[in-house]
Amino acid sequence: MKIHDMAGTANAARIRIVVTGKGVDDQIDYVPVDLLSAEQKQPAFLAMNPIGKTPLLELEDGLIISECTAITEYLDNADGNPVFTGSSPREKAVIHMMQRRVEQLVLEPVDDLFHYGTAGLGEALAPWRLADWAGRQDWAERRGRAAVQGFAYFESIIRREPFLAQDSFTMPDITLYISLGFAEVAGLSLGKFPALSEWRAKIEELPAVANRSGKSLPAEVIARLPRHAAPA
Ligand SMILES: N[C@@H](CCC(=O)N[C@@H](CS)C(=O)NCC(=O)O)C(=O)O
Repeated sequence: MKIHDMAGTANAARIRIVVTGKGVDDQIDYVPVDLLSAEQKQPAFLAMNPIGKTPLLELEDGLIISECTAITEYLDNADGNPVFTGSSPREKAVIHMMQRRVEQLVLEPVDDLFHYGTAGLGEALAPWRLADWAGRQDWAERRGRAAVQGFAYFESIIRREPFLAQDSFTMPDITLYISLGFAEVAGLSLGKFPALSEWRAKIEELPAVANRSGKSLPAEVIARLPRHAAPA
């Protein structure tokens, strides 16, 4: 199988954690996508994913799967023993529900703050980020405040539960974990959320998280990043 992504980015990490958690690192060939030059917005990439975002999973038969949730579903169920996406209808429903909450309450607002309120991934992506919109900065800041409200919601859960959806580490936990790192990069602090900060440090030590590949951006990508910008 192939995975098209940029190592060190938030959504790449979502899948690399699953790959390591499922013990299939040796079955994957990584194909680097140069997000900084907007390779993901060019016709060859759009033919694989019209949304123009990474990561993508390419199967041996040529099927290309986009969206981290769909890729996670595939990798988790391929061996008939899902650990990240649930087994029973009840487990699957709660995991799906919490997944959407993490995306809408934290990941998407953070993504907006990063791409619209900071230098993001640089000039080449400006045409896709409403560079000429006067309300851009104000909106980005509102999205940042929305993400902080999202932190408060998840702080309240993590104070009483070890994980978001089950008594084990599942897909929404992966998404929340990477979102917290992304939030920091976008300039948000977890200072007022001690349970979340502690939880994040504990998740960091789980083998699937600690041993994943591509924990940071390649050096040549870091060298090309705009000042004050970091991974998406
Ligand atoms: N909903 C998508 C989000 C993917 C996404 O935002 N990927 C980022 C990398 S972290 C990307 O490709 N950004 C490039 C861009 O926005 O042009 C998923 O779950 O796969």
